[in-house]
Amino acid sequence: MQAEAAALAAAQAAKELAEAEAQAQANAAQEAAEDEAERARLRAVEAERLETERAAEVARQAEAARIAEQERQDAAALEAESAARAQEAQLAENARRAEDAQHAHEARLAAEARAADAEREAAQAAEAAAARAAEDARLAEAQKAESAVAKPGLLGRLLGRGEKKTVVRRELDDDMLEQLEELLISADMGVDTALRVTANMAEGRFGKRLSTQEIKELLAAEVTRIMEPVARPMPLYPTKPQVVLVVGVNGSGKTTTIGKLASQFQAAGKKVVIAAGDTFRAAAVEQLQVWGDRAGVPVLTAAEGSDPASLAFDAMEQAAKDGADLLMIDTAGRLQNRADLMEELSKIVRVIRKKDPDAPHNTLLVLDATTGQNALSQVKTFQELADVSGLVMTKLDGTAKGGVLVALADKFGLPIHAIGVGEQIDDLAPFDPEEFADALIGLDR
Ligand SMILES: Nc1nc2c(ncn2[C@@H]2O[C@H](COP(=O)(O)OP(=O)(O)OP(=O)(O)O)[C@@H](O)[C@H]2O)c(=O)[nH]1
Ligand SMILES: [Mg+2]
Repeated sequence: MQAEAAALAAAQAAKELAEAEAQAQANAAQEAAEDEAERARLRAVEAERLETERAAEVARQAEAARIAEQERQDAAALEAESAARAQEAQLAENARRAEDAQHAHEARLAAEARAADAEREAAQAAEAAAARAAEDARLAEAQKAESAVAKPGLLGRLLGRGEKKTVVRRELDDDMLEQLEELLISADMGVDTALRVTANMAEGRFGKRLSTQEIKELLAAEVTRIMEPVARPMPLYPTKPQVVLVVGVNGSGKTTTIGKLASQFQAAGKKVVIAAGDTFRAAAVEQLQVWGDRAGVPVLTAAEGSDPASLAFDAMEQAAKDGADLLMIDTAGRLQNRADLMEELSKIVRVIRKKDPDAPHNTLLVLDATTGQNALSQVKTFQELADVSGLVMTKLDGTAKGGVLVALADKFGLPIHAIGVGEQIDDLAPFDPEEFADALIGLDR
């Protein structure tokens, strides 16, 4: 029994031990499990912490990036703003410079205009002074001529003038011919023409005794012979309007002659229109208007300084519309230089030819008899500038002897349409060769 009890006790003890061991194992297992759980929890916590930290890091980085971006944007905005300001400043500077340049330009133009005004005024003053001087000279000449009338005259003095009934004769010799040549040259005939006239007159008469009257008649006949072919009135054509361009140096009498011609044509039943092509001076336009009023003829004008060619073109149109027979175009004689004058005239011609390819139908060159031999060079010049078709010689009422007309006829053979014999509207006469020759030579018939 004891053994059994002991065995039992031992079994019990073993069982208890086993149980204790099991318990211990179970405890250990639980502990292990708990440890494991704790570790897992700790890991989870750590992981969570790490995750939080990472997220925080990401957020921090994102924030840093955002700040950096913001800063970049701010900097860019700043830069853009300063660039805009710089550009604005540049634009303002450019505008200021442009304005300065404009002001400088305007100032220059104003200065130029002032200079041109001053120049024009000076030219006008000089012109007025020259006109006064010319008028004084004309009066002095006229007085001289008046007192000369009482004297026997050049030929009379040369040939001697005896008692009324005694006819003095002198031999036609070299000496006499030379003196006659000098007389003709002093009457503006020019050397070549004077020589030709005296030579023709002496032909077949050398050594003969001639009276003053005979010599005068012979000279006058010779001059008439030269002048007859050129004594032609201005031709009239059926073309409507017939365009008459009037050219000549300043003061030669263009405007006055246009007034006189317009009045004559008007009186002859022609419908006349005048174009004031001398647009350079207001006074020139006014002067022509006065002549137009006197002649009862309309005057087409344009503003001072405007293009004469465009006025000529408008005038062509107007004259055609009005059914005018004649359009007379006045031109400026006063241009800076020859090239300007040529350009001006050829432009007028070009423009009117657009309306009528045959225009101008007449180009009248107006010459001042008091300029003497200078008329020859004027004809030459104007023939180069324009297609001169005929001449009008003005101021033959003065002391000018007009001998240059003989030289002109001899050298150029241009028709002489009319002569100016005064400042009034009726002071324009047809050119009569015989009358002219008698007056030139001093022959009373
Ligand atoms: N005695 C006299 N004077 C004349 C004659 N023809 C013109 N005149 C005068 O000469 C001056 C000049 O005449 P204008 O007709 O103005 O001359 P223009 O050629 O038109 O002159 P610009 O327009 O300046 O080129 C004026 O005082 C006229 O009165 C004439 O036949 N005899
Ligand atoms: Mg004039």
